[in-house]
Amino acid sequence: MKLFWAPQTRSQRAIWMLEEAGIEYELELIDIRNPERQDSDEFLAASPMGKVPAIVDGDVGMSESAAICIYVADRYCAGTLAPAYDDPLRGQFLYWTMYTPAVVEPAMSEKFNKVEANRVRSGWGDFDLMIETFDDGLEGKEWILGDEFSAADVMLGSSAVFMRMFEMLPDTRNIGAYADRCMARPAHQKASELSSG
Ligand SMILES: N[C@@H](CCC(=O)N[C@@H](CS)C(=O)NCC(=O)O)C(=O)O
Repeated sequence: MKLFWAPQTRSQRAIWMLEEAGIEYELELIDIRNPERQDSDEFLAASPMGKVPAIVDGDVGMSESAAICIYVADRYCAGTLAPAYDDPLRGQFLYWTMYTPAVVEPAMSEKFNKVEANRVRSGWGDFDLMIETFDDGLEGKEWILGDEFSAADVMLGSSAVFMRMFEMLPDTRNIGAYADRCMARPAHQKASELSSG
């Protein structure tokens, strides 16, 4: 397993996921802050937009952090970090794993850039609806699926931690404490150390 990464980016999620999965990987740095950089064919085949994180695992090459989390969990930790295909929790697992790129990030970007929101017309609703839904989803649970940590928590937990870092996380019943639980995990701590550069 090779992970193309850069410090202080969404690569941190992929490292966190690989650490949770307990599989060996090598890191290849992509100097995303250098506009003159020449990307290798191997990296571009895995990440056609030239974005990190991306992985190459044997014949498999892919990017998009949520897709990477689902792939790694299904391929290496089925039944633990990903519910099996016939587990009733599978639907919620997919919903919450995709919630970060489909809902949290567009809503964060809109708010950060002070773009006027339209809760009905936008597929991600708006920032307040995103937070309310996320917070309600955690009600009475340790992790988003219940008692068991899964790859969905890697994506959602990194969103919660990012929002706090950017001072965008409002007071909530559940999200702040959930971010604390995520940050206390050894795999998260290892990923933070590595990805801080
Ligand atoms: N939706 C993608 C976003 C990936 C992304 O935006 N990566 C940024 C770093 S966080 C990047 O590679 N930027 C460098 C560039 O665009 O050249 C994911 O979740 O993996």
